[in-house]
Amino acid sequence: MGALLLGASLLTQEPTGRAEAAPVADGAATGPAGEHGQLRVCGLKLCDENGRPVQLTGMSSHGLQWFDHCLTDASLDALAHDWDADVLRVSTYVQEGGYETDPRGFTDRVHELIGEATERGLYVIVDWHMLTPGDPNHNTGLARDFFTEIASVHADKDNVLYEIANEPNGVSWGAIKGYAEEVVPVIRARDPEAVVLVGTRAWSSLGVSEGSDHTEITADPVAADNIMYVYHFYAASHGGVHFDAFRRAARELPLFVTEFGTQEYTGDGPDDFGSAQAYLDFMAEEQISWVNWNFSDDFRSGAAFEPGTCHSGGPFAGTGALKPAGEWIRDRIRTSGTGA
Ligand code: IDC
Repeated sequence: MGALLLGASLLTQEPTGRAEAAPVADGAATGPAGEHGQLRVCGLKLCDENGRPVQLTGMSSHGLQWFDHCLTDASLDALAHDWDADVLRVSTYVQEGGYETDPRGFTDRVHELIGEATERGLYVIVDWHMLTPGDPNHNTGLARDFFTEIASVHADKDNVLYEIANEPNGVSWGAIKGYAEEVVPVIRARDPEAVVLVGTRAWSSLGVSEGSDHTEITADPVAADNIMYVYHFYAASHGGVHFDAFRRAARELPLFVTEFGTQEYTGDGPDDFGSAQAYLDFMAEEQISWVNWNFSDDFRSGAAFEPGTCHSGGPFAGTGALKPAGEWIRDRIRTSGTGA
């Protein structure tokens, strides 16, 4: 399907000059999204359209500016049908050669990937991958433009979740909350039912990596409903103190792990499958949804595929092209989430 056409043909210029777009009605008919429909936050859990708690498990793309060629018909078929994933996270970097260099191009590609995920019955997390600089307010204008268009075009779909700030860092919780209270209404005005995911202080560590914890959030939550707070961990770096803090937070906040790795926080180095499994066991008990970093053939140990896999067109199904972390996570995804 033509994302360029989709992006361009539906855009009309309002007198204000702001680009608005008409919704496209084509929800997922099959797969996890077809079965579970529109999600919403129910207490501390994520529930499906029938009000039953649901755990989604799946993969994050790497940055679209670097590894878009790993997101093909064949690789997405494998993710949906061989890995049995529930969710694809579309990692839309803002800086580092990402969105800010070509807003139209990246937005069109996100439209297209939402379509690809929908065709396969997957949920899709639209990840506004701010990282450097770490203050999400640096990019508020761009975030408004991006989410205005994405939420307008996909409002009628029930499989889209919005992640408004990947990893705030070096910035207070108050600043993150302020940003969220600007951007959540932009989405809600167009797609009122969608779940919105809010990154937390210190690289989405709930504040822990900068000496705080989740109580700064419970004391001053984002003034919006139907949101979840984001936690990220890299198992070889974030056992112990981080894991304990995450478990405490899970008793008080709705959480969604939109990124984790089995390695160090660089996304590289040796795997610590023991630490990662402890997290996964806890998240299974609590039905906390998770997404692994990452579905690419980057050379680092955290990328699922061996270098060169994407350029040679696979194989994406089976285990032949997987690094150890890839083989481990494929197994875990196949045996967890909505299909478990
Ligand atoms: C890393 C990538 C690496 C890239 C770098 C650029 O693996 O190839 O050069 O980003 O910023 C995160 C971030 C995620 C990181 C990942 C691993 O959200 O962008 O990817 N990580 O370092 N948080 C903790 C770890």
